[in-house]
Amino acid sequence: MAVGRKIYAAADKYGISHDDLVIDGLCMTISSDSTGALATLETLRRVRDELHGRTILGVSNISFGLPARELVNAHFLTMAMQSGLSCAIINPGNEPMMQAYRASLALLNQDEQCMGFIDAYHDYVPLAKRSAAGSASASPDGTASAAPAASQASGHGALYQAIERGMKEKAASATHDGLKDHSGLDLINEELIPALDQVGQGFEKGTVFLPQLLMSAEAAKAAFAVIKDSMAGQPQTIKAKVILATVKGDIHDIGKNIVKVMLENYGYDVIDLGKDVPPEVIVETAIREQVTLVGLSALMTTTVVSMEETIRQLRKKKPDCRVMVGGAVMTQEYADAIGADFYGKDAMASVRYADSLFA
Ligand code: B12
Repeated sequence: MAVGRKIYAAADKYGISHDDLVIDGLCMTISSDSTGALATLETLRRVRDELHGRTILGVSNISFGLPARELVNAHFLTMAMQSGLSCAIINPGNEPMMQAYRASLALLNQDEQCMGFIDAYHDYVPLAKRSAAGSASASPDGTASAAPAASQASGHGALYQAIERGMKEKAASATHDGLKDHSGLDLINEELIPALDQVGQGFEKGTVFLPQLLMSAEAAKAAFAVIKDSMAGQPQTIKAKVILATVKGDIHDIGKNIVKVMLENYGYDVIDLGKDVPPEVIVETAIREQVTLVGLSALMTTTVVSMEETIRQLRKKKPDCRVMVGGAVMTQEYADAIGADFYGKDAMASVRYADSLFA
């Protein structure tokens, strides 16, 4: 609201009419923030009631990452119009959107005697009366086909299934059980990582959606927290300090956190800079803390460039520092191409490389 007031004040100064301005309060997808729609609707109402202003929205953003997006978009458009939306960026070729739009105009008394609505739908055939033929592909609740295929036949255990299905508590309890006859590392390599890989493949194919990916990640984190506790070893002499970071632009940190625990267990003092870390922060820390081994993690093709930039800056400002890299997107070829000293396929590889330098 403060930004809106500022814009109107500036417009007044230049003699621009408020009617010529539209405020876009943005839609944040409800798949990553469940309060996104409520915040947008409140913004619309307040711009209308407090600023007497006009508003615009790219409506479909609200459903990013969900299946059956047009269902969510259409209902959201209705709610947004009721909350005062003046202009909508929508696809006029999308029938559910246009149905919602026309019905809302009629309901909000913006379609005199419902003439526009009648014009559009006088020959509308109700869904129930449409021929059953051709409807076989549509699942009535739209849920069954979206669930990730639980690979019962794959021989994976309860932990795998819990992560694949995004069940946090189940993942933690399955890990407790699994630790009775497996090592933590075996559970990571044989259950946790394969389950996340399976979910990732589903995401790529469009059979798993962002909220499910998030739930699986949460379940994996819960499992890893149990494994981490079980691994807490006796204090030992510190071999060296190592910096770890997931590079700028990348928020995937499950793998980096596993590498951290492994290195700590093998006697390294890990400075964990977290995720989405700019190259400058890594370089400054390496110089300040006199660290000679940095581990970088990247999970996306788009963030390998940040890794390359970090290595470039380290070479320039901290030339005695070695750099090991890893993460699902990495390969030996990529690592060579961006000038890394070492590529590690898994967390144990980071320990072996560090030991080759310091042990
Ligand atoms: C879980 C997950 C998420 C979680 C992350 C939660 C978290 N806190 O980490 C959430 C849901 C938040 C997420 C978000 C997104 N994700 Co995601 N995600 C995944 C998924 C399913 C698993 C990743 C994972 O944790 N694997 C398990 C860990 C243990 O494996 P790992 O990281 O590779 O680590 C091991 C080794 O590689 C190694 N290692 C790792 N780091 C290092 C470092 C060193 C130094 C060494 C030696 C070794 C090493 O050791 C580890 C243990 O063995 C992958 C799919 C996949 N198979 O990778 C997609 C995936 C990485 N995500 C993807 C995408 C596109 C996204 C989003 C952009 C989605 C979106 N539209 O919003 C956002 C990214 C936002 C951003 N800016 O980063 C794509 C990336 C595509 C690409 N090639 O660029 C993938 C591949 C899915 C896909 N197939 O499409 N994601």
